[in-house]
Amino acid sequence: MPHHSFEDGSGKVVGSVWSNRWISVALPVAVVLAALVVLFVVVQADWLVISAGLAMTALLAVYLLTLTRRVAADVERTEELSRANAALATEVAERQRAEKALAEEKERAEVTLHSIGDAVITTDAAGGVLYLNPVAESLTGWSLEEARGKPLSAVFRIVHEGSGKRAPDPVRHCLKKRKAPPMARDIVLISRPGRRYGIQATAAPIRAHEGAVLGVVLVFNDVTEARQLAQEAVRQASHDPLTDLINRREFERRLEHSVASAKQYGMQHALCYLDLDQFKIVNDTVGHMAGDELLKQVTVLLRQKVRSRDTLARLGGDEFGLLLNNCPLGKAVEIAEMAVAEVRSFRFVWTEKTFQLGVSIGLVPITAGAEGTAQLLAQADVACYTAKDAGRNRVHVYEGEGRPSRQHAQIVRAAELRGAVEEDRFRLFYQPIVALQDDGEADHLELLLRMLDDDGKMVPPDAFIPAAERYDLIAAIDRWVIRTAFGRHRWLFDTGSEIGINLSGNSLNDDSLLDYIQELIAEHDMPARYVCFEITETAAIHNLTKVISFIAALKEIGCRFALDDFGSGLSSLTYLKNLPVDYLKIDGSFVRNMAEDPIDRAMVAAINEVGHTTGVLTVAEHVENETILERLREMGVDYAQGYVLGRPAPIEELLPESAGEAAVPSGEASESPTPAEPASESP
Ligand SMILES: Nc1nc2c(ncn2[C@@H]2O[C@H](COP(=O)(O)OP(=O)(O)OP(=O)(O)O)[C@@H](O)[C@H]2O)c(=O)[nH]1
Ligand SMILES: [Mg+2]
Repeated sequence: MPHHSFEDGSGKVVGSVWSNRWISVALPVAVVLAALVVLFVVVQADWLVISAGLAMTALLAVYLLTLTRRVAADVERTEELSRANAALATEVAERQRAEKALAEEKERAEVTLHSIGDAVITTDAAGGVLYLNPVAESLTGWSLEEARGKPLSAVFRIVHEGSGKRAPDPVRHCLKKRKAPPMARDIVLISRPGRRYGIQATAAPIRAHEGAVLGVVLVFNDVTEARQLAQEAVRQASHDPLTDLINRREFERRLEHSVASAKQYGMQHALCYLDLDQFKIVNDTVGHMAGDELLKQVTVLLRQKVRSRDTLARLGGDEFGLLLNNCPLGKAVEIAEMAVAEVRSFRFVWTEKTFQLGVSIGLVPITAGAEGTAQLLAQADVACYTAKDAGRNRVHVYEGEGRPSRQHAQIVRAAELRGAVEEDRFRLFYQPIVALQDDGEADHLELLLRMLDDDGKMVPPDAFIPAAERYDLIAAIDRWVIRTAFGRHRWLFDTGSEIGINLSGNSLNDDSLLDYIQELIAEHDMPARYVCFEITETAAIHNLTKVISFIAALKEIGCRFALDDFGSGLSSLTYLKNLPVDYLKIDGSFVRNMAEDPIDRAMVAAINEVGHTTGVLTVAEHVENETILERLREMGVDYAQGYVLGRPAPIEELLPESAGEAAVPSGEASESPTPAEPASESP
């Protein structure tokens, strides 16, 4: 039988109804047929009764038919209601399902917002705060309860990092323009208690289906650390970590700007190259840490003295660069000289030791004609070396290409030196050192170096030693002197005189020199007792620890040592206690004028006294006349050296007549020197 069934939303059958069409037709027909059968078979009535019965039956049938139809209509309505009911049940179920899904979705979103690392704030369409997640609470310093309903600008206070000016409110922009605003990179959030966070933020409008803006969602995160790291990286690339000054690279970049402005607008600037004088003494006597501290203190000192528009940089080691912007040469010289005076009057104190400093400054004007940064820096560097050469603690202005300057002469000289090394154009001279007291001490002599120029003319040491030092040829020249003296002039050491040989500071830095000397002494069977190495006071103090062990090692085999130019350095007399030398050579600058100058005389007397107290013999250099000689003798100075006693002369003059050429095998002359120290000698 066909039937309809109804189900609820979950598919359960809730009811079914027979088809009323069958009932409405079959029921009356069945009633009429049943009546006829009753009349014929059961009652056997006559036609009239039959007719009346038929009529009644027909009426009954019609009534039944009507009744049946009504029932059928009712059934149909019930059927319809059931269907509607079922549809309603389905809809309710569906809505419940959707609501549940929505609640779940909301829960998920809230959990997500709660747990993400980004800070989130949402606002309504008027910019009032609706929601803050915990990260936003922590960054802004506002709790959700306190912040809710407040204007965003009260909770989310942002400024530009550099200027500190208030940054535009992203939410207001979003609401006005209905799109996400471009966010600046340098935004800083100031929290309720006043903490500053570098943040990165984005904002986007929240829209309804129909497009109306319902509010704004603002997402931001704390990038303070990342930003600091990035800023630190930028800083490190351009700054010196010790002094916090800009470094060479950044200095060159700024110099480039200055050169450009000089060319473009005809502006005048100046470049200074500063190198501290004898900075190494501090490192060597009180340590590298003290040296670092000194560099920092000098930085502070110089910083105070330069104008705000000038640039001070650390170019490396003890070298500083100073760019004087918009500064004519005269003014630049004035500033540089002031810097020299300032450094000079400064005292560096470290563990009860006090150091006086000096600085040498090379200065180059930057004009429209400047070639470029590299050229300017090289010129300033050369000028700085010229200042050093001229006695340190001074300013030297670069003299330009046109005029031959000392530095150019030095560069030329260095080229000549290399040639002299290759062509064996060095000669050994000697100068006597005469015993002044009648105590049986024998005379000595000092070996001095000379160079022959291309034309065979003699070049005095002052003219090539600075260049040899500057261009690292001096240690090689020193070795040549030792090798030649011990080899070609081995005979000298058998004359009974002690022979003085100068060693430069660079040589003392050379760790292999000791072995070299020891090997030569063994090779030539040298009477070490007659070998006296002369080391300048400054060189000794520059390498104090090394020099002490160097001296000790050579003294062990019999060599002697003299401390040269004593009194000329900045060092204190206490160093003398540490240096196991045999002779103190009193610097010629005190001796030369001691006849007239009572202070010089007092200095010579004091040094002589100190020498004798420490068990060291004294030698006066640069003794030029008899008066001085007499004074020295009276003072008790042990030896004297100078023009009045003998000018430097070729070593061959000392050869005994008979020995002649035989003692100087010419084959050894081809040994090339490898360089030196200003051969200390009397004028
Ligand atoms: N403490 C310290 N010393 C440094 C640093 N950098 C370089 N130096 C040292 O600084 C010295 C600089 O050398 P120079 O300028 O040639 O030596 P100086 O003794 O100043 O001699 P002059 O400049 O010729 O007067 C060297 O001995 C370096 O080892 C540093 O960062 N800290
Ligand atoms: Mg220096």
